[in-house]
Amino acid sequence: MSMFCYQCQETAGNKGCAGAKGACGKPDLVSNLQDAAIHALKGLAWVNVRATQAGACDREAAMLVNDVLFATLTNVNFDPGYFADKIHRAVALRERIKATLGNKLGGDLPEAATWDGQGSVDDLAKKGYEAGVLSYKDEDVRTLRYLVIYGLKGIAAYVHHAAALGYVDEEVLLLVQRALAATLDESLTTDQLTDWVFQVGHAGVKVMALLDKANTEQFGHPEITQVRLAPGTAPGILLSGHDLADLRDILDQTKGTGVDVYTHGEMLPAHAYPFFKQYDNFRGNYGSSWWHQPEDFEKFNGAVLMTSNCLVPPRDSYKDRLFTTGVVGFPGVAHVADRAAGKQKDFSAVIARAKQCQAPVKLADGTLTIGFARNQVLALADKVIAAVKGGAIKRFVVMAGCDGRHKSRQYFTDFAQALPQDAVILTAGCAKYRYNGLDLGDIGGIPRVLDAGQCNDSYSLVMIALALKDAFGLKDVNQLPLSFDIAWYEQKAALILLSLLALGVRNIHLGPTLPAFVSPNVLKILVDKFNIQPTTTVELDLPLVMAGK
Ligand code: SF4
Ligand code: SF3
Repeated sequence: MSMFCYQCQETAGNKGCAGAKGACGKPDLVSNLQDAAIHALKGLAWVNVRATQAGACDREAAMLVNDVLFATLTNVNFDPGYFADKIHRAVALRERIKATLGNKLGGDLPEAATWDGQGSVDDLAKKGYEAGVLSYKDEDVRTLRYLVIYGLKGIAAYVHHAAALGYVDEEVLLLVQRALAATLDESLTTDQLTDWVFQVGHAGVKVMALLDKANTEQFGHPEITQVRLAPGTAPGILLSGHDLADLRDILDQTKGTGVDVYTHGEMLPAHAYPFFKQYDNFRGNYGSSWWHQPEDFEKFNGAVLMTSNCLVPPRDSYKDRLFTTGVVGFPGVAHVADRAAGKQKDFSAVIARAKQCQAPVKLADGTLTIGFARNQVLALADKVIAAVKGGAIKRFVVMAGCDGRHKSRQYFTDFAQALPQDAVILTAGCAKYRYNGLDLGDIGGIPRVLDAGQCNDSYSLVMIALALKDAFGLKDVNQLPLSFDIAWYEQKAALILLSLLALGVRNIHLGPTLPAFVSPNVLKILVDKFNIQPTTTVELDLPLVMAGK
């Protein structure tokens, strides 16, 4: 069997992963089943949009579309059984809705809404390959449809985390289904598809705002916090991914057990929320960004829980102390089931496993300073504005997004180091691990690296920019001394990029490569309209970024 996937920055040759396995370790079977699942979700979304128009939205279907989309995001779920099961569920729900709607369903059903989803796992995979990326012959149409689909995967991730805390925006949930269903519409013009791309970008801002509201209402506003890097002597649980509801439950259940809880990768920002400070066993951060996990998890010695991306196919040396939860999955890795309504997830198996383990090996000493989300930065607004007006701060450079394993990402570390002393880095997402360990100093007490949090906390950076725009009496964020030098890897970063474009942000430098899924014609539109540019070299980009070009 072959496969084709080009959704992330590490796609083979910056063209596409084909053959038996992707660069992320995703086998052809899983890749094709993911494509088959998306095909089934399109059909389900199409039918549920009609049901919604008839006043009979199926809520379970809406959540299934959302969560399975999230499962197809890079490094989330590698389990063929998961996708085969969800294809069957999607088809069953679709038929349930059809039966409820009766003749209100109307005619002209697309094939995705009639496919029976039957046959062996190999049959399903074959269907996925046929319905996948290469089924679109026109390169520009393919680009626009996949910009919509990849943006939706990013939205789905944030919808999922907000929903875990009890926050759902029905309009966003519907938009996900409408936009996915729209990718089935062969009659859409390039302009109409482009409009969908921007609608997805706008919904990205909305869903990041919702997740921000969920996190801050539940756990308080992030505040400046020093996070310990040296481990303690007790056995531990290492939590990775983005889900703060899972962290809340696990901290609650480990109280008084003698097990410490640590963060890895994108979970680091959790230490800045006041709510989590009540837990004495919430010990610190361990290791670095996602792609370091084989070494980090091996040395951690304890139990490890993946709450979302990025999961690297595990080594045998720690596979038996690794757990997944939520939409994350890997064959042969224990999975913690979802929480029942109104209850916590049951993490007793993770805690029991941790108790059998040794304490972590020390990887680092000292602390990291985090917690510069919107509320904290705006509390320092007077100081920041005075520093800009007095000339001590010449420019803010947003260096947010993802980290990755390619050597070319050294560019971002070098860029951060080469920035002049009067430039401040605003960061969010796991890209920060490229420069949060560097000693870049401060400007009059304002650190030169302000870490707002997870990738979704890019929303905080947008809020900070809008507040500064108002404080300086400007009409447009593009007039601020603010530049963007962004690192992307997976589809949440693609969504954040679409959100920035939807907000009219220009002159974004994007690297380490431009997405393989953007065709030359669509790229030209992005360049003409937004002056989006690929990162080149530090020497060439630095003057442009400092000049806001
Ligand atoms: Fe390749 Fe990325 Fe797709 Fe994995 S997610 S198969 S690395 S393009
Ligand atoms: Fe990182 Fe995977 Fe994207 Fe949330 S953990 S930013 S890459």
